[in-house]
Amino acid sequence: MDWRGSWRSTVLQLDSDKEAKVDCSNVFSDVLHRPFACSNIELEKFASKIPKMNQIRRFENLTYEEYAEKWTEQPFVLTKCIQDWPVNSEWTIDSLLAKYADVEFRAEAVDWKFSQYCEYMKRNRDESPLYLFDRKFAEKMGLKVGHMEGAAYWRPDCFGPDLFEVLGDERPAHRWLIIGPERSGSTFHKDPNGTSAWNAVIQGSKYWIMFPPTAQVPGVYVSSDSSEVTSPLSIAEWLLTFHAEARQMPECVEGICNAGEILHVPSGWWHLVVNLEKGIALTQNFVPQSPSLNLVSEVLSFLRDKPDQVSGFSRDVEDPFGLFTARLKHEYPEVLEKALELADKKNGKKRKWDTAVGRDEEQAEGFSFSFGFGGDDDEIP
Ligand SMILES: O=C(O)CCC(=O)C(=O)O
Ligand SMILES: [Fe+2]
Repeated sequence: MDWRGSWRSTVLQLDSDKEAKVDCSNVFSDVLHRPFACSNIELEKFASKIPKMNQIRRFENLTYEEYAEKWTEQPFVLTKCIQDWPVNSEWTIDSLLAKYADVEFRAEAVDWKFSQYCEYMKRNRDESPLYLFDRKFAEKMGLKVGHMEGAAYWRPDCFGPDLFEVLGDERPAHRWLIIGPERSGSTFHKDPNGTSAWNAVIQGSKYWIMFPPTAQVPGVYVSSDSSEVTSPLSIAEWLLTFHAEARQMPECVEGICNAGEILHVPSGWWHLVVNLEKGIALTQNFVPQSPSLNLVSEVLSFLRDKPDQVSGFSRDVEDPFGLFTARLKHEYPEVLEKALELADKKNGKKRKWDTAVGRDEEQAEGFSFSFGFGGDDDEIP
């Protein structure tokens, strides 16, 4: 099936000269205008004039010691971290098209050949463009990932060891190739299972707006059992309605991540991301180790206390919390002991506070984005 410039023409297989051209010069309709305004949004207006106090921190690079001591719970951009990755100089949408035209990648609910997706990127007027988000890309493209000979890219040293590596092949989905046109991106969410992430831009540039875990993000409503997040359906709709208010909040952090740069998303942070131009990114979720072990305890509490919201594990893994604790006990017994102690301490504090303010257990849960359960390919982190 070829992409023909619009969903209607594609489904009906119409040639471009057969597309209905209706004279709308006398039509005045809010219902029709809103999606039109959203799909013609000027992103520059939202991504520019970032207040100085909101600006995300930028460094050339960090050592693991610096990261672990100070930065595991803060967003930042590194400008000189992924320069040695072969993909950083080799990949463009055109170079991928030349090599992988017939490879099918997952774009939300569909698997499309890369050639077809490129046609779609060039010619679509969607308010929320279909986003290529594929977690099997390394296998599909025959890439090596890691510090071995011939690798395409690897995990930057500054983020240190990833404690989910103790899970081996049983770890939840953790790396994605992300490709999309201008205006594509991700609406507000927290990353799965209490993990942190990095997101490296290979081509294009992304505008990020982020809030710490306990912030009330304007226009983003979380259900009392924390399993559902309701927000405007499209990024453009959120930007048009809530961006100005969000920017005024003291907790707001924003910035642009350009090609050749990598951004750190700390565990539990809310983020909305939009591509300012067509582009390619690689992302990976991980569990960092720091002296406080705070984020290890966050992941342990998430797996233990929100089993219905745990996502990305294969269906064969029936007890993610049990598996993670068993593996940690074997390989990092002290980390496990201290992180569990901390998880209990935080839990106890929360209970005391909830009793003091008269909230019941159900409402007292923290909030998080729900990704559903299971090993399906179409989950977006
Ligand atoms: O590049 C993006 O659209 C952001 C992706 C993201 O937030 C994620 O992978 O969790
Ligand atoms: Fe994310």
